[in-house]
Amino acid sequence: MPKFVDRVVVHATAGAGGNGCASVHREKFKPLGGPDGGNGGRGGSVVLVVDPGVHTLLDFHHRPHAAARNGKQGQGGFKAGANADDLELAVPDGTVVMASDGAVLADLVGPGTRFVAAAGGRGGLGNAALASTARKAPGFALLGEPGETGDFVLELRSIADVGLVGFPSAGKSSLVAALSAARPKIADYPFTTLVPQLGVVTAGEEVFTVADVPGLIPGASEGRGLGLDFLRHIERCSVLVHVVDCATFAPGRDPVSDVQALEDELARYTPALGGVLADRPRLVALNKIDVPDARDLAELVRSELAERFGWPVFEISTATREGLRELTFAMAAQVRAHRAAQPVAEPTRVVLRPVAVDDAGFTVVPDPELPGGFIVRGARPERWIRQTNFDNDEAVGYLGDRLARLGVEEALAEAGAVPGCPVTIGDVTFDWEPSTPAGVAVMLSGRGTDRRLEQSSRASAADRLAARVERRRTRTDDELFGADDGVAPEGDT
Ligand SMILES: Nc1nc2c(ncn2[C@@H]2O[C@H](COP(=O)(O)OP(=O)(O)OP(=O)(O)O)[C@@H](O)[C@H]2O)c(=O)[nH]1
Ligand SMILES: [Mg+2]
Repeated sequence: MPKFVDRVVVHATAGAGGNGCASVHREKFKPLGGPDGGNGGRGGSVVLVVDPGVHTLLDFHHRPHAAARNGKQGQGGFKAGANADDLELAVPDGTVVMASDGAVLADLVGPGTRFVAAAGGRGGLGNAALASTARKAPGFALLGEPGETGDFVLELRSIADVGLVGFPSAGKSSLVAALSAARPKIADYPFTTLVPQLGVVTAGEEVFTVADVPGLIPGASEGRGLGLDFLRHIERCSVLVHVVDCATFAPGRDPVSDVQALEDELARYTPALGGVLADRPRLVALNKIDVPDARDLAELVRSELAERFGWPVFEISTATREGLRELTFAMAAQVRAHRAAQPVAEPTRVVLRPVAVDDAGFTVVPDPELPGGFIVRGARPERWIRQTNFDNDEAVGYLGDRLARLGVEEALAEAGAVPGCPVTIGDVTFDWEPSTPAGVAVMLSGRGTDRRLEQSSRASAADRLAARVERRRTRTDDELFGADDGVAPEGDT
């Protein structure tokens, strides 16, 4: 029998994007052919996909590391690098994805439901895509971004409509065997059932699943017996059925105190998916009434049980099948009522992890570790840092222009940054040299910035930018023509 694994930790690493290529088109008699470096391809993502053919998380137990491939680098001649395929990992229906701290990220229900665990990095732009009227022949390309990495806890919470709870040897597995085609192991020793089993039951029009879970004993919440962990498999159940052994004459056991003891344990279990088990409707099945003493006992306690808990009580024998029909139809009625109350589930859902709401913005805060320094935080500035090849001056200049356009320089000046102070973005710290007059203007005029001043300084920033690009282009062309194969200069790949 394959091992049943219902909780694993997965380390997901998405592929990095391929680097863009810096290259110049070369053709006989056409020495200045223009930039033709292609973009890098996208890195593969690690995606969890619900596969109805998979029933345990066993594969992850053996192979907890999942890494998708990197995107290919761009090439000369406008050749874009190939995107890498996503790495799809098949998970059972009902898998719950959690962060390492236990926060639920996604509940994967329904075949085909997908969850992007780690997104692949974007490919870097090649110099062809970076060319503009102001920058006709960029001598640099952008780097591909690293893929996301993350550790996730996967837990299987079986999808069953009815959950059976009861002491060991109460006859839970026998009940599933009597109602469905499932053949769980049945024996007269406690804890025969070690892993949850599902059976499919048909009652008239209704088809539903019943989960047979391991037996529960008092103290399970403190780890006695098999503990409470497997209760995650009845978390989703719409109905719980107490299976009570009326033929046991063990000291201290009787149907009323058995049900109460198990209710005390259920109350100590906190479902990760929210809610409490106490809010599920319940039925009570008094089992083994084929044994004469058991039948007498069942008759004796049925009204007390009904009075004390208020749940419908059934007397059954899984051995002779007595009372099974009534119990099955009562289960079906509860399942039908629950289903009618549910919103219609969409067949295939894509679950996205929550992302930062404001992708466009950024913040500037004083650096707690570097006195006089500042930290710029924001999805875009941090991405731009990752895309920059710091060995290439032109690439660094391009980064500066992007940051200035976003308003990072103004914001730094407003926050009190002075030239030469350390500024950290992502994993890079540099000395701040305000490059746009706008940044300087804000510093000179203090907080109350004059709009006209700002506008005129924008215009002059554009002039300066053009001049700088001009200067760089001459140098770059030399550099590029020095390269013999038209592929990116050293350090740019
Ligand atoms: N006489 C009689 N014996 C029964 C009946 N139902 C189950 N049994 C017996 O009770 C014993 C335990 O049955 P299981 O179905 O394995 O009990 P369980 O609740 O699944 O037990 P665990 O998996 O250990 O928690 C077996 O020896 C069964 O044959 C019944 O209706 N009448
Ligand atoms: Mg069992």
